Amino acid sequence: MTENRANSTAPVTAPQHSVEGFVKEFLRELHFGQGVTMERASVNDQYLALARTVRQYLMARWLETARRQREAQAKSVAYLSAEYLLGRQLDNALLATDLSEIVEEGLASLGIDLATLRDQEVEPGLGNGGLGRLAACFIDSLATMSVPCIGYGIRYEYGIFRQTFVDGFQVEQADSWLSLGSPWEFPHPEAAVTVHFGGRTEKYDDEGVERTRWVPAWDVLGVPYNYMVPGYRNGRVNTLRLWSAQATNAFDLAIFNSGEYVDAVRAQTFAENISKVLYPEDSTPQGKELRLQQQYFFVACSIRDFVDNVLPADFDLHDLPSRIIFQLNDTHPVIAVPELMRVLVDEKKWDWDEAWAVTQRCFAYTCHTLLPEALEVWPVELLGRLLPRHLEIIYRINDDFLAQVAQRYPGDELRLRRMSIIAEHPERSVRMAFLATVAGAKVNGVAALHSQLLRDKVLPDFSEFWPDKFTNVTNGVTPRRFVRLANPALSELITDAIGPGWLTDLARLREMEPLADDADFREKFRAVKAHNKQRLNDLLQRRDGITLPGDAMLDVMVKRLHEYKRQTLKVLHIVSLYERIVSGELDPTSIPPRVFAFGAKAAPGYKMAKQTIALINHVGRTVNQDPRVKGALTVVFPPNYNVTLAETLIPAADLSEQISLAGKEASGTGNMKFALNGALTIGTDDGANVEIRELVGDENFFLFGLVEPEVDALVTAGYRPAAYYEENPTLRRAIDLIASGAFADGDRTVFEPIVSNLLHEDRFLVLADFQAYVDAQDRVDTAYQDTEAWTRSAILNVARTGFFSSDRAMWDYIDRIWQTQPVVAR
Ligand code: 475
Repeated sequence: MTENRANSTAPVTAPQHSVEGFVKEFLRELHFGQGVTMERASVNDQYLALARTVRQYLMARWLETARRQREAQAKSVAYLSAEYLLGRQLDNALLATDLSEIVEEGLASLGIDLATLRDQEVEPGLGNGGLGRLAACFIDSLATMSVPCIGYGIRYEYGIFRQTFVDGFQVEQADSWLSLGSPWEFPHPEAAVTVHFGGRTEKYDDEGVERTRWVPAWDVLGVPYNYMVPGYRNGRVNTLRLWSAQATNAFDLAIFNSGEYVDAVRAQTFAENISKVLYPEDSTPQGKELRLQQQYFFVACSIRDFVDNVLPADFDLHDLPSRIIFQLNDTHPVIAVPELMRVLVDEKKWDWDEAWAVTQRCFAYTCHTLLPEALEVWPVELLGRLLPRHLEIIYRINDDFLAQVAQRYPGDELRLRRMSIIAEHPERSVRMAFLATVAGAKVNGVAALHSQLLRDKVLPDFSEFWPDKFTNVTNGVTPRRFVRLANPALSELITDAIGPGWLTDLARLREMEPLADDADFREKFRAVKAHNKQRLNDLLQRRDGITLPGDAMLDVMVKRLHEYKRQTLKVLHIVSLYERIVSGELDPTSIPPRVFAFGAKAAPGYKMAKQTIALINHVGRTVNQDPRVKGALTVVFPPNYNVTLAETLIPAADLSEQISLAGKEASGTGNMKFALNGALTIGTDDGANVEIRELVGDENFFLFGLVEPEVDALVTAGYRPAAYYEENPTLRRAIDLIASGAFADGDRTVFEPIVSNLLHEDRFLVLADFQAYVDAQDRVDTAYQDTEAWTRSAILNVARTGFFSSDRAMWDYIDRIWQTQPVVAR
């Protein structure tokens, strides 16, 4: 008995870090977890058993991290994000635990190939693009830096859709990432929390104080699913907690008793829709009711969880700012602000001012966009219907805020209207970015230029009112996933050259700089690129039956399909080259052979974006089949670009396309991944491109295009795209070729909308930047022909972009926004 009790408090330990230790646990998981023998095990059985074995090695650290954190009572970051684009988990866990070699050998001894099991994993695609991937990089860095952090989000049953092409047109398929089992999650149904919706509010007398209570109409359960977020070999495992919506068991007794059992059950399961599917719009969110339900659902769960479960039972909430900072990943979680106010004022019965003082210190807001159409607004009618109490709270916040503004600027009615959280036109609605700015202790943009434009163009009145509230934190990416895992060959080369320290201190890549002048090193660097191209070729062959020509420049544009990112500009360049070769103007042997690779998903309802995908595919089909350009130009567009594909594509690239219209791309993070993997950038003066160019040097970057003030001036003066078409014969011939139906079997109607949009609207100034882009591409061709100089530039791109580690970004957040401390193992 006493012995048992002693055992029950003994520390949880990991299995032995050896081939035998691993094999033993793997077979146990196969037998007792999966319930199969080796002979009968499917690849999926083997994968699940492997995943569960690897997670055993993390478990002791996870429990220990939680214990240490409870004891230290340190301030935590609660990252609130509607999206986490995690990518595959297995490899990252193997890296964190340093198990790769042991596992490979152990599996081989059982006749199993690790690579096959790796490919069995379906990546959790719980995000659209940059914003969701950034969240995943940030939590990786915080774990690696031993900073207490809990990521909160939504466990969508269906993540970002799977993209297929039918006749070159995008067709979406549901992403059932959970269907073969999800070995990385730990559900805790017993810890479910209830979230309310709808109904009305009422006033009541609380011992002489008038208070408000919310009388909701329906509710839903939030079930937490925990995921491990392992630090890189530092013994720390943080937590990502994603919420899944489940029906409460409180059946509507009226329906139930009337014998309508099935209707009663159906009404309840309705609530489960909340976490059913990720909205697939990137940058242009739709004002859908279900989307607001998702937003409130996950932040209400998260606040309840933090207050009731993470904090000690006797915690005085007046000290909340010393224990938590809620970082708002864009406006999607901003409804957390009135929710915390509701908890403090209605539930804890605090005074308004007391609650507001605490709330204001608990939030900080990151903005990820500059596009006006991407700034979320919720119609008052909808918000009031779904969250009546929150709407009242928002009104009160706005009244108090506007009173402050009026005091500072007496009589300035226009200013009050401009700054009001409530917009009156075209319909009465809540401007979520304003609410976030008013409530947040800090507001940040995601690259230097973006933060400047955020202050000057998006929130000028606010930055005048609170100059110190605004700051910049340039984005970053995790070198663990995007260099070490994605590019093992380069990682080995770097480690051989400067030792292994760079993986957690990426600025040390600088130590490689002198090696750019070492011919031997350049040779090795090229061998790495060649190897990565071969690896990409193998993958595309297996995955899509695509074969890449050997020994061509690999020119890559991968990102969401959006007009402001200007995939169309890239297409015009390709079409122009094709036209010039076919017409005899350009000798195809005079330019280095190039592969143009695309990867992009379009929001399912975004017509122009889907058309552009079809255009790329149709141009590709024509170009790839034409013997006149064979070998010189190849276009590939593998479907379903995702994190997994990025990890093979990016390390193989020679040229990175970052060609958004200046002033539109908040930062970009793909641009950083390419540079860190030794691709040169052709890019505009936009987002983090600006900082990349500053760091790598003008001579190692192909800059082109209008700068933001020029864009502004041109648009103000009245931009007329047709003028460029009329005056530039190269451009005209390219557009005419598309218009002629040359890429659509002679059908002139298919791409007519694209052509006419370019000629008559061209919101993103594609035609204005066309010639500058073509000229820059000519410089690329020339530069690429000097192999040694190109390699030198590529190496310098790697050596000089260590700044773009998400570890550095996290230090900046800590320093400028969070004021948290790492909790280091004792
Ligand atoms: C920027 N997504 C990149 C990246 O900071 C930047 C919006 C609404 C609804 C759903 N998703 C979104 C975004 O706005 C988004 O991904 N923004 C991107 O954030 C990280 O690097 O320039 O476009």
